[in-house]
Amino acid sequence: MITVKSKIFIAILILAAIFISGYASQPKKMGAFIKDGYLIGGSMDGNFVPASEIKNHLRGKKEYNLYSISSLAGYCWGKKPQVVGNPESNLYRIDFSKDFSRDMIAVYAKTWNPMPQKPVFDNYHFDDYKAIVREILKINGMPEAYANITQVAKIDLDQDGTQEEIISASNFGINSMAWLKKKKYYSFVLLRKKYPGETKNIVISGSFYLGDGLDVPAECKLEHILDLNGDKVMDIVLSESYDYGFIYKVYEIRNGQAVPALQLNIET
Ligand SMILES: [Ca+2]
Ligand SMILES: [Ca+2]
Repeated sequence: MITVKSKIFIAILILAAIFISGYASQPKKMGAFIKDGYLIGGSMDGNFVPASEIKNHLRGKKEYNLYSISSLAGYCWGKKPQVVGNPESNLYRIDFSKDFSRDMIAVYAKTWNPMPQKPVFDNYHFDDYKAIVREILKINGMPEAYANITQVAKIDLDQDGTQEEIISASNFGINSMAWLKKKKYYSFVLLRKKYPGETKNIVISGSFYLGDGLDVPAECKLEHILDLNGDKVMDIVLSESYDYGFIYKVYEIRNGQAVPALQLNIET
């Protein structure tokens, strides 16, 4: 027969086991990042994890850093994530102690600096940049399109001593009637990485809309360059805007390639 004392002892053992397992599952190094009020995802001990996983570790009130593309812009407090719609939606909103613009990202990272270096914005009127963009347009079926560069950001993503360039180009903002009639749009973000003796141009995200109904035009934008998983390599956050909403994408740089790490689709 189990005595009252034994029952209490067993109950204490069960509680201790629950406490220890909960403590053990807490990562030593944890990150979480939010755009537009939505949890994009997070990182645990250097690995990127989706919103559905990191949300379990954001139980209490947390302090977040706010970043624009070029600097640390302040701090705010964020509440526990709340699911949007049905639990299968994997869409979580976080309410913050203050409002901030869509250009900002809120980052929870207590054990490392997500912005150890800042991008430098270069003059994008250089012929070299235009020649690269023209080449990309030609490969994608738009040899006659005007090479409209919107931004060139320079930063040493992988800290190998050589700066990479992230070139953004788009004709979405150009009100050219001829082009509107042709219904040809392009928008892309390109990573340019130099190696000894060669330079590689990699389109990280791009939309080349030829007006043939086979694709949906999207505006691709470089949003942030931050170390979101604490491995000292800068990660890239891009957005794609469609008629029906947004997609946020996080890429990590591995062996000179931009590798997709996380994606969040938001329908508006
Ligand atoms: Ca580099
Ligand atoms: Ca990183």
